[in-house]
Amino acid sequence: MENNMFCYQCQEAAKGKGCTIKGVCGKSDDVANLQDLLIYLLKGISLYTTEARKLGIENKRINNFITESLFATITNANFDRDVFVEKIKKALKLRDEIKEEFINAGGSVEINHDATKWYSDSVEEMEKKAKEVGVLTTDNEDVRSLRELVTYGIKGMAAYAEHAEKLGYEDKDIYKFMQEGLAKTLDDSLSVDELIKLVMDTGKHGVDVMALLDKANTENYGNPEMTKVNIGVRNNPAILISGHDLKDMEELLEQTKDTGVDVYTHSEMLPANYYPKFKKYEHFVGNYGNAWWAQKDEFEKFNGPILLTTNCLVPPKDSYKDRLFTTGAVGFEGVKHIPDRLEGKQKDFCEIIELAKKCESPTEIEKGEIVGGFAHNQVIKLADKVVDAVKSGDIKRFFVMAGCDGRMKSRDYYKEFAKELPKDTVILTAGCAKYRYNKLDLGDIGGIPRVLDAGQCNDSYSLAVIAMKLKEVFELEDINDLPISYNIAWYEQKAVIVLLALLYLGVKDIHLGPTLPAFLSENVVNVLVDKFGIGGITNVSDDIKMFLENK
Ligand code: FSO
Ligand code: SF4
Repeated sequence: MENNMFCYQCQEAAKGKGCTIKGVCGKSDDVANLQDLLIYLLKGISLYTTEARKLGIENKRINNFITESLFATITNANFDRDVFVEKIKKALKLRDEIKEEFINAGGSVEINHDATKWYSDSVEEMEKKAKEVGVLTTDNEDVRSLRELVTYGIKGMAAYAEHAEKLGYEDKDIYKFMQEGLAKTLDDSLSVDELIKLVMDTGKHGVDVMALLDKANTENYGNPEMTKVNIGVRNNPAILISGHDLKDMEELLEQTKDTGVDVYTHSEMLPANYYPKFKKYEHFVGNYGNAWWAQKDEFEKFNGPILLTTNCLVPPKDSYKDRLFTTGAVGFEGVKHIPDRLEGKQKDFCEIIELAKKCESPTEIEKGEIVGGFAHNQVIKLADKVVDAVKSGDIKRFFVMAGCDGRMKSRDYYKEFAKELPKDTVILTAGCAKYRYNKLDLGDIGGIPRVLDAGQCNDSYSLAVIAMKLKEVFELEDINDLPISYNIAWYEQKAVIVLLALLYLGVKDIHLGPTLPAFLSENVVNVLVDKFGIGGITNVSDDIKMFLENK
């Protein structure tokens, strides 16, 4: 039987192989197919921009369009069919634009790929074409695996590049790489070795984009600092903000100031609490709830409006759909979308604020505080203490447990793993993976908390900076000689770019769970095992033993 769709880009791919009828994430088959067509056209545009760059042409509108379109196709970002139809139409227009620019500049290379030529303004034709250009059109399983590994890495890169761009930070070299990489996934002449090299280059640019976003975030909002974050509630009406976009966070805090409306973070927005510039707002109360997948229950209990600035959005329940708002790359049919900011202006969150005033205050679901804010600057300030603790043997080992959380029951593993780790170990984390253990009382070692949260998934960059610093302090040749083990949980494509970035930095023996990506073919897994010692997970006690013995 013919598949309705095929998608295997995230950890929830049906049966560990791929979603073929409807996405486990809730993505419909027609949205999945339209996303495939959009990606195909972005690759076609990239064939042109890559040649055009050689003639000195850099088209900012196209750079931004490719970046935000890739972002919209990330898992749990945009479920709205109309958005993808519009994006496909725009892609066709922009493709004409760059073709013209290229030819006018004297471009003579013949670009003969179907992705640069196919055209239709009929939605029916788009749907038909979409079924012919998906992932499975690459027959060779290993080539397909490497092409998709690169494509997903570039999607993750796009998300981070977009956040940086919103804060006024862009790096042309990152756009150049993203587009060259996309174009190369259409090139049938590339060998497997060349594709593996492209995977490594993706990792290199992953480091660059995370460094760029780190710079954008810290130069705008200060360096995250050790912070106690309230997880209880107050009695005022309030807005809950989720996702990763700090510019949206800034503007929401500014616009809610003195309105009597409080602001709370959810899931990946928690690290906003660690930034000096946000901490100064008295109506910024703290964090409400847990990782993205708990949102159905938590959004219902929150009672007030919720703003989703990026993934992960779960298809909403009717009970709160009318107080849910999306913005940026996120979208869902029937959910109000806050448009992009106009040049020199803020986004307009008025409607959300007015709605909040009419809503009840949040229902308390827990009380207390959690501690975070251990990005590179804060940890390096504590370096003496950390180094002493390692030298004295009080800290025997660090465990990087960054990445994502998800709804699969098997992710209880990470909670158990954190609980069972010896008391002389410290967990370094970033991303929503932390919610499996950040509310456990794991204690501290001489004042250093045993769970050090650097921030969002992109702040995994901070963990790499910390590792480099420790390598320097301990005068080691190789980052792998540090007492650090990597047990990473992944879910979507931002985790793919984080993983490729770590591989590029030379980190070996990373364990990835709860399952290995469906898009890695057996041969590609073997390459990753041989070259980098990548492995999966088994059970908590065997894995802890393995990590401690393999030091
Ligand atoms: Fe999580 Fe979702 Fe940040 Fe991802 S909220 S899963 S890797 O979007 O981006 O960590
Ligand atoms: Fe399935 Fe994940 Fe793709 Fe959604 S994003 S359709 S869950 S593989």
